[in-house]
Amino acid sequence: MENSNKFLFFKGVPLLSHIHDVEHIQRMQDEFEFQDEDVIVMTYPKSGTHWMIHILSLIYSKGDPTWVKSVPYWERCPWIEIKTNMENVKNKANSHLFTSHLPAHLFPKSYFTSKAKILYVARNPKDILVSALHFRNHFPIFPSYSTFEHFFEDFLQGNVPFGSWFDHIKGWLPMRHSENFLLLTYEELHQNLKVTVEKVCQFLGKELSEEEINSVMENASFQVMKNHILENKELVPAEDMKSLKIVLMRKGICGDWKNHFTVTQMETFNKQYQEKMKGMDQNLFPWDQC
Ligand code: PPS
Repeated sequence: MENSNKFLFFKGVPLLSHIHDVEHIQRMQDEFEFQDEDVIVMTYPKSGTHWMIHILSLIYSKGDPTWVKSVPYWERCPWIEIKTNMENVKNKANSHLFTSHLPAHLFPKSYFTSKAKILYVARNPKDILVSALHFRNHFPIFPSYSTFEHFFEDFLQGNVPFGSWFDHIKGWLPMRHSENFLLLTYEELHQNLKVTVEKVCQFLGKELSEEEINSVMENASFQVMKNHILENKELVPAEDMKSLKIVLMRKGICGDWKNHFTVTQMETFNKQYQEKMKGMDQNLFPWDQC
């Protein structure tokens, strides 16, 4: 593993030493009490987290973009595993939206007996790998990689923040039969944003008019969202602007892995996928189409 000093390990899962704090995560796991009206955007990193945060925020503001334009996403939907994000929450009685990348076995236990709702967004892991490599190499808090091959190996072995994609998805998927868990994919957001937004509204019990739904869609489009995040200097520290512009809203497409993987890497990846996802319903995800 390159740059292993940038990791800390919690119950065997690599996290980032710069932003994560083991004591905080343990405390959250044991003591954080979800309320029934809470909603959590849950993803493995680079699966469309910010896209879903944006959509969720817009649904809560009935399509009005004022909130997403003026308040940073980490304040609207704080990351449960980031202590500073959660310290903000303490001062706000009406905070009910959260984000997390935590694997199921590290998540606050209270979720599993509460009515709080999870929106889980999954994405083709080959596209996640490509997106993650670009992201990592622009921020010093992440391990950086000199070659695609090294990152490819570390990704497949789970030597990356939040561990193996395969473990993450297999840990959360059993929840999909529960009524407080909605499984979505980045690809379905691409294929039919309107249907997916309506599905999320129904899951959350939110009734939006046709006009409000249209506004959610318009404001969650790649270009408009990019402007919301990046044109407001209050939302992003100046020194991060250039990097974020390049990587947070990088390409926003399905199937970019085809521009990066060699044929051998594709075969290696497919073989591991078949082995590690054995027994899972192969129709759950549309990866074959992209
Ligand atoms: S993070 O850092 O883990 O929270 O990153 P995350 O937000 O999960 O994923 C970033 C990728 O999501 C793409 N993205 C979008 N695609 C399409 N439409 C919209 N509106 C959108 N918003 C974010 C973003 O471009 C990253 O993917 P790549 O493949 O790198 O472009």
